Amino acid sequence: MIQRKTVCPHDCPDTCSIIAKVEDGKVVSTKGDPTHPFTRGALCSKVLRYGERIYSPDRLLYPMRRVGEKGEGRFERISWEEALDEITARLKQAVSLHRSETVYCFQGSGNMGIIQMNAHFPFFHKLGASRGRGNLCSPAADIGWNYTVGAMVGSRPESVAKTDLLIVWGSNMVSSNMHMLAFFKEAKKQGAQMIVIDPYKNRTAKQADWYIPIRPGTDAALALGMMYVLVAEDLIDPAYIAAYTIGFPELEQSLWTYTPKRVEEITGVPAEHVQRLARMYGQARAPFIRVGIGLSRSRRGGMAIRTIACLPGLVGAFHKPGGGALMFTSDAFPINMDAILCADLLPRETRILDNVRLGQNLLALHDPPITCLFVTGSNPVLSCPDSGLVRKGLLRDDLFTVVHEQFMTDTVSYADIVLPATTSFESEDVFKSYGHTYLQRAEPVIAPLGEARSNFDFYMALGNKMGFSDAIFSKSMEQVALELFPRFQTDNRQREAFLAGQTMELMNIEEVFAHGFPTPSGKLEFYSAQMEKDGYFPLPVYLEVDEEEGDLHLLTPPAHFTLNTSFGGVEALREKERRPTIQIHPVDAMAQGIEEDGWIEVYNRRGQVRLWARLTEDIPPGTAVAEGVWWTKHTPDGNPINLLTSDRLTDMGWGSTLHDNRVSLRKMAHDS
Ligand SMILES: Nc1nc2c(c(=O)[nH]1)N[C@H]1C(S)=C(S)[C@@H](COP(=O)(O)OP(=O)(O)OC[C@H]3O[C@@H](n4cnc5c(=O)[nH]c(N)nc54)[C@H](O)[C@@H]3O)O[C@H]1N2
Ligand SMILES: Nc1nc2c(c(=O)[nH]1)N[C@H]1C(S)=C(S)[C@@H](COP(=O)(O)OP(=O)(O)OC[C@H]3O[C@@H](n4cnc5c(=O)[nH]c(N)nc54)[C@H](O)[C@@H]3O)O[C@H]1N2
Ligand code: SF4
Ligand SMILES: [Mo]
Repeated sequence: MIQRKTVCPHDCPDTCSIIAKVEDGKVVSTKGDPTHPFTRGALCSKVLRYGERIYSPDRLLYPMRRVGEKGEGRFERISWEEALDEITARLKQAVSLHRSETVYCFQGSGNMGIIQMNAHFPFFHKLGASRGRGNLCSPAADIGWNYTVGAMVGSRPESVAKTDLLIVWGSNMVSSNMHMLAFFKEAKKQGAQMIVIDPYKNRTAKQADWYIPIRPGTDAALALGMMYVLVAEDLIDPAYIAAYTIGFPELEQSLWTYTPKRVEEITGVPAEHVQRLARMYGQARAPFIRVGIGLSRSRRGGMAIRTIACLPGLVGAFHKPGGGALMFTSDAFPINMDAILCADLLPRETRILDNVRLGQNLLALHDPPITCLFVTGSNPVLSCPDSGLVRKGLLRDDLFTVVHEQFMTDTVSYADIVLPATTSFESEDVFKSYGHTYLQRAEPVIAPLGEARSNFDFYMALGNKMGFSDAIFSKSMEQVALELFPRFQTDNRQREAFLAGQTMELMNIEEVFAHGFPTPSGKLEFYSAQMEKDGYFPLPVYLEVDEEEGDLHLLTPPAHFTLNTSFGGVEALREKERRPTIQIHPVDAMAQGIEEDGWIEVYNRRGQVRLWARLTEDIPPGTAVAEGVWWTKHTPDGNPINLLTSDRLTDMGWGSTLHDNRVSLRKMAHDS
């Protein structure tokens, strides 16, 4: 038996270092790496028995060609050579008939390794394919945060061990960021309090000292109400404001409308609670706000994040040990992304499409239409909003679809050619994190299963087949890994440590704020001239939006035992989540004659989905929560949750509005 180190590749801020035990070429167990400074030997329940995912019966092992109808999932085995020949022939034909922009690659976050996640870019750049902007996950949060703070960095996550007040704002950390919460436990022992602000009482809220329910989409108003009280009660730090921020006079003038009373009307948070929250924040020694991504997936998401990020500026929290705020740590990694993106291969400024609107892109584009679709690291039939449109688009007869996947997913069933992908345990990569500051390279732990190939190997082989002779198409992954970090080329010791897979920190995140903020003004920006240039209101603001029809506001946040759709092939985890469920308040259930838990229909103008209603007071009246995204073969009616969500975009960054939709409920027509 041997032990090998690797890194969890999933889209999770924790990016755990893993120790895998391998026997006869097979992974027999996985455990946390106790030497990792942030994850400290713990893995979540999803990855603790990762062998079940690697060796799942749903794994794809060979290339295949479709023989049935699209969506049916009937395929015949072919060789890699045949697959590559067919793909290149179809690509050349499509490009000569239309333009190169008829080709489009939909990428997801199935594998967060820097190389595998981006390995398709050189190929599609060289080809001149349509490009994408925005994504399903967090672009509104990225941009909103950057307007205030200047870069995707924040307080060091470990420093939460020294806070006296943690505010978890729109994040279910127990499920999606457990290692940071482990550091907070140390603060808790010293008497620190935890407040959770969330529309429903999620697992994290259940552990809070104070849970504050909020009406979805109204967070900016609550943050502005806190600012109103902080200013009115002189709980701000004028010296800090003068030295480290810009735009306070303008902000102060704009606050008068956010009285606690009005904030109560908007947010549903009682006026006295707005006051109490602001006082706790203003009086804390070092308050720390963990800003979740959840609240950014709405039409007001970017502005909400930008507004919350202003709070630490009023009390000087970013410069108090244990205080501040954190959204992402992504910019704590100085990386030469050109080494893998190869944007210089672009023949011209090619067409840009909104990734979130995959269905519309497939159905409504004409100049040229998309006729060749590639899918890498994603399961868009399930994870994209308005999945009815996505499915309709994928059914187009004149569309040639190539899906490179580890599993027999819903998206695979629409493919013309299916290609088997390695898991991260079978391939090489470099992992940064968006929730901590450590970098780690990993070599394969086991050989690829069946004929699986990594994204890098596939796209380089395809490039060679197309006759692309640019340097990237003959590089090794190790070469690319080193080019990502030019500093290692001159520092032998660091280079060896990196290649050996040691955990490394390349930037001291505290130093980023040592002399100010990485914004255009060098200060935390209450007033952002850049926002004004970009067409936004330059100050934090709460804006009204139109509501769709429907009785309840639907939230679709992550489930505890799965991660997006990536664990649908692991039966043991699926069983823990039991069945596709919608949590509703008993009052809303009663209004539709639903008296007890059971299957119901949830619908809006986009479609209808059968879900198990769980009646619970953890959900406030007027809101409904469906955690997790299920593979359709595990649902009672074959309808995925995202049939109900809209492909409208966020206010900033072309993101998804997955938590900003309305639905109605009805009892099942008859017991079936
Ligand atoms: N209703 C609802 N919808 C959501 C969300 C939600 O909370 N609720 N969350 C949204 C968010 S935040 C996100 S980030 C997206 C995620 O959406 P996606 O990016 O589509 O993520 P997954 O659905 O997990 O699908 C990732 C797929 O990539 C495959 N994969 C993994 N590693 C590799 C690899 O190395 N190579 C290849 N070729 N394939 C690989 C996995 O097997 C998996 O099927 O979903 C969004 N959609
Ligand atoms: N177990 C598990 N872990 C995961 C994932 C998973 O699917 N399962 N997904 C991974 C991915 S891709 C991501 S992006 C991260 C996401 O991790 P988080 O940052 O935690 O964000 P979400 O889980 O999307 O949303 C968390 C909370 O946001 C709340 N929320 C929704 N709308 C609003 C609002 O308007 N205001 C407020 N205050 N709160 C709101 C939801 O109710 C939910 O409780 O987690 C990652 N980790
Ligand atoms: S999913 Fe997150 S918590 Fe679980 S092992 Fe991976 S990085 Fe760690
Ligand atoms: Mo995500």
